[in-house]
Amino acid sequence: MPDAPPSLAELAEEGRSAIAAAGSSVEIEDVRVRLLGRKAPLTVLKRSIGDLPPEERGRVGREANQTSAALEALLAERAAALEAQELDHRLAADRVDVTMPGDPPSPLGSLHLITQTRREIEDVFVGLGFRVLEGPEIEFDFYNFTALNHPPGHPARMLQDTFYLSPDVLLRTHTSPMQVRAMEAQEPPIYVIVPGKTYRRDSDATHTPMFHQVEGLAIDEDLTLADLQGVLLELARSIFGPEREVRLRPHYFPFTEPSVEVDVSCFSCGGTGVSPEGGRDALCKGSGWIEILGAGMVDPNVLGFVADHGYDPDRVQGFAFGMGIERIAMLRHGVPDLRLFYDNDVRFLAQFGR
Ligand code: 2NL
Repeated sequence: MPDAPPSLAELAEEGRSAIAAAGSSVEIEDVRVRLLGRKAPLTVLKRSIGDLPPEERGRVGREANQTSAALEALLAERAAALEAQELDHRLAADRVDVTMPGDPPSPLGSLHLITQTRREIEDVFVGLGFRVLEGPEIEFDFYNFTALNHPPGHPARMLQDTFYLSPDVLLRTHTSPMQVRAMEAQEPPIYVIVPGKTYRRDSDATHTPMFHQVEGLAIDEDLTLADLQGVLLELARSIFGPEREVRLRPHYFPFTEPSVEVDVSCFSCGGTGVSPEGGRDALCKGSGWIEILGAGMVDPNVLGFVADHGYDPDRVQGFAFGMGIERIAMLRHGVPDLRLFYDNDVRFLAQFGR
């Protein structure tokens, strides 16, 4: 004798546990088809109600409909809960972290050698108590030349050497004009350096129309050439090595008196002029010394232009110096041609990446 068909109560109980056991929205859909689909026992039972004795059809039909309605409600509730849970998981898994680096991470650049060298020079002077100032690249002829004791007719003022924007406005040829402005703004004592771009009408392997300078100015009571020499020795040893010496040679600059050119002992041959192989050292050309900058005691005429601001040439004096950053960087790193700095060839620039 075949098994008796399951009762409605059994079908309802089986349905409830199948719904509770479904673990995903895909599974709950399978359960729905199994419980209420065309081949589901409950559907089959409903279809056979017409075969029942007439007096039972009403009750069985009603109970069967109640059972399917109850299961449908449970299915909908469980499906909604599972879908919400799955959405939560998707949102957590797909979340974009906008603070993550791009993919692929972009290659890092590095500071230009001129920037690195400028910062190293600045660090030396900050360590000695100097302030770092910057100033305008477009200047008045007054600050660039007149107040710096360049008399009318001085060759540096000539059109062939200086970029003029109008008869009295130009691209600064050195950063000293900012030092004049600094003296106008601050009484002595003053200890400042001014790094920045400067412009001259020059173009060859050792000159570009734009180059970088660091100029320095110290005005106080009782400053002497010995103070200048001590400051320059500290610079030379910080930049070129602790063994270095400096040497001052007489020179001429319009804004200093006396003026000097400053040499550092050769860091290739150690100052002997003899290369490790025994011949004439190539860097210092056998002299044992390398010129690195120009300097001097500030000419009283320059202080005269700022005398109203507390710079009485009979009471205060000081020193000034100027160096080309490109020249310092070329010497230190053996760069053969100044123009390499501005060709923007990464094969050159990346060698100094750090
Ligand atoms: C060089 C030489 C020098 C100065 C710059 C200076 C500035 C003031 C007053 C006096 Cl405000 N002097 N600057 C002095 C001597 C030399 O530069 O060869 N530069 C590349």
